[in-house]
Amino acid sequence: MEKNQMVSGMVGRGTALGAVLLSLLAVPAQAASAAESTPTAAAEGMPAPDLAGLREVLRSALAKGAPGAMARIDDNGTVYKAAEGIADRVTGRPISTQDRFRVGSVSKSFSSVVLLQLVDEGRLDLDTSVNTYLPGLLPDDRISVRHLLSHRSGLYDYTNDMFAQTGPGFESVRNRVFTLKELVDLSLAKPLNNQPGAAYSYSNTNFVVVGMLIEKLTGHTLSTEYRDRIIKPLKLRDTFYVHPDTALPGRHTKGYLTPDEAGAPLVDSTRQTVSWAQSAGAVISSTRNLDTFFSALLGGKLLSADRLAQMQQWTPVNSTQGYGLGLRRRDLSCGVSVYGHTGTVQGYYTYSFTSKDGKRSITAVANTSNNGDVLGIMAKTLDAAFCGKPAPATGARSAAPSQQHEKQHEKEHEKQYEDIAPGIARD
Ligand code: REY
Repeated sequence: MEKNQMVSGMVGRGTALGAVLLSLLAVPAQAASAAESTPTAAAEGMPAPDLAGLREVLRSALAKGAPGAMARIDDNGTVYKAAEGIADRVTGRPISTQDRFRVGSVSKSFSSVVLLQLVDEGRLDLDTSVNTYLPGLLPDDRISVRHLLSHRSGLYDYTNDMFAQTGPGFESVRNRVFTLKELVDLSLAKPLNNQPGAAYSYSNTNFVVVGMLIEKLTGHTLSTEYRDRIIKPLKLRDTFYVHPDTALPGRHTKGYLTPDEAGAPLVDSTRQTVSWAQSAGAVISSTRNLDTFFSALLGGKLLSADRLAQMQQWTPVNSTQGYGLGLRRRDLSCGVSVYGHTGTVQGYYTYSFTSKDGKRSITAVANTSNNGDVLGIMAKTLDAAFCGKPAPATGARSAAPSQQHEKQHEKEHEKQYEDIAPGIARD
């Protein structure tokens, strides 16, 4: 089957777009705090999202230094939005869930979908050596395509050195244009972290090689493949891959990088090529579009059932997280598991996750980065979205379970630092 036929056929049969249209009807025009009204369409078997809790999380991100923070929940046709703080420190414009932003490594899920569609079309095999498709590129023939997508290749993450010093590192690449091969060469200057397949070791290099595979096998640019396979079929009108342009198209929130030096002012990092990341992290999108993307993915509208199952074969990351193929699993405090990706690019932290059936999704964004407190706090938006309200702490009898809940949250928080590439959440 031709790729476009397959994708549009799958989308056509699904309900994702209908749900988005419905949601537009369901939501009052007022953006922030719109939602308490309609918890009736909640995804089956899940408590309604805790909107007051969600807003509280966003406000704590502001208290820890984010100029703005926002989240949108798409719950089986009902939309909930919350936004706190500002998008622009010069004009003071309030941040809005309609603002576009840089999604960072959520781009890895886009790249994985494109590559897995190529697998579905029989154009490559997950367990074949990468060097079969890109002869001589990697130093070890045992590195397979699956190793790349599950971060088990051992390929060193060149961004560790690039961003060892946050501000100077960023300025040194802000306007640079790299080829994908140049980025791989930066990685290959260092030995492998581990034997191919032996361990999970998050590395941007893996998804740079995925980008090379996409370009080699299709003969098209990444931009073309994202557009034809994901953006157009899902009608993601806020989603772009503009590399190496430095501007975000249309209405967007600015991004503010937190320097390493305590007390130093935030740096407006909005404009950059993101050439250092490309297929590992240069997509631009919106909360609404990312919710649609992950709902469609878990809802089976982008990949065959077989490939989607492969995407969810988990390599353990820690006791509450797994990494599939360009997809993260997080086990929340209430026992619910959610699926999606996190993203860090200078000035933006993103969490975008959906339920097992894709029916409830949240995308949460803070417009700062290099701030471990904000990163950890934003993870709690997932509990607010999927776990419902914590038990009320009234009277001696309920105090104990509530405290336990808090403790669990704290444990989750501590774990965030293991979640992204080594060195990224340094604070
Ligand atoms: C690199 C550094 C972020 C960001 C990165 N992001 O690898 C990929 C991801 C695409 O996993 C920067 N941190 C920050 C530093 C630390 O420079 N010294 O926090 O903006 O999303």
